Amino acid sequence: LPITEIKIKKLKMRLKHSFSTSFGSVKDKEFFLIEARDGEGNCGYGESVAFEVPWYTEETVKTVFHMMEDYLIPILQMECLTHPQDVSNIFKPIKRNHMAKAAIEGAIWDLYAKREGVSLARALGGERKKIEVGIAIGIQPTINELLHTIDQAFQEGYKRIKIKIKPGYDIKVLREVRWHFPSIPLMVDANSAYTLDDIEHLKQLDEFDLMMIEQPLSDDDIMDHAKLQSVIHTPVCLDESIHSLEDVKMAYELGSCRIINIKPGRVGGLTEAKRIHDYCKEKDIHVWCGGMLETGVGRAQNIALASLPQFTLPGDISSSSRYWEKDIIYPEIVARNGMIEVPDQPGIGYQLDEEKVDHFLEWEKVYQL
Ligand code: OSB
Ligand code: MG
Repeated sequence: LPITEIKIKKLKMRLKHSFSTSFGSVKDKEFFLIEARDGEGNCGYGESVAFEVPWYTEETVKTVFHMMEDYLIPILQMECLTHPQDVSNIFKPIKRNHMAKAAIEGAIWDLYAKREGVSLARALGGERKKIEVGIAIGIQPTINELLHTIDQAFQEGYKRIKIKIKPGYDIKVLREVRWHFPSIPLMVDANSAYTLDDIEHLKQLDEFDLMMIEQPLSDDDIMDHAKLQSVIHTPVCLDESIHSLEDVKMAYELGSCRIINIKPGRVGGLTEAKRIHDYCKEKDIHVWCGGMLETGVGRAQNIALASLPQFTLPGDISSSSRYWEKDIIYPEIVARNGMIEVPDQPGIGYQLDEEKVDHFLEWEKVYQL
């Protein structure tokens, strides 16, 4: 795989609405767009998903740049690649820093698929032509705003609604939501806001017929999640706790969850995401694709991943217009009736809108390989 150049573009884009979780709010998305070129006119795109503050995982926008420039790109300059699956192996000597690795690996996967003339979905082993998608709704200032947002999302056809919860914004809120929407497919995400001391409290979630509760406990507590899952009926889904296939195996052996949220950025890239997918398929663990408030590039990668067969639950992959006034790709991503078509053009299957990229560009840096 003859990669001749890596370009890092630093972009900053304002979200339509700030997005609030139990750990904090995001209003401006700072991220890197990664371009990988082959000198024959092909260009692959990747997107980094780390936030400015290390509250979701330990990585930040700055650590991602540090890792890419000082360690990961120098490795690419030294090693030869034959397939994008090699990338995670050559990056192994560098510990963790999964979002930095995934950003570069994503660009290389896209470049590879374009060179092969196949869609990224196909290159990864995807089979679906359309995927089912849901929407994630952040913590809202008032119940009325939450109800209104849910109603809108449901009207738009999203296949399931996920609402963020935290202590003090959970049971009462869910009672209201279920009162107004008794039968919508509903789930909650706590982003690690609870501990095992809350076990009696969390048992009350069982009355709301939730598809799952995502990451109720600490990101590094697979053990406590097993204790919780053994006493609640609502399926537990792990997000922040899962960094690799090894974590999934441990969670499965311990009974820590029944569902896995896969995000390429959190697990170090599409190759690891696919390994997790394959294991979950073998063990019949249901998976879905999470989101990190990505722009179209990151979302396009998620769409390709979610076309794999074990992605049996709707992912957090909404329309471009959900978060962005203008996305940096065209056509923009559109969910119709809660479905997104998986592109069959080479690579991610969307074009970069260079004018928009330039509009949001803060700086760029080029590395020859
Ligand atoms: O926990 O899944 C999460 C956004 C930022 C950080 C963490 C999470 C989220 C979301 C948003 O839930 C999902 C999306 O991108 O639409
Ligand atoms: Mg989550």
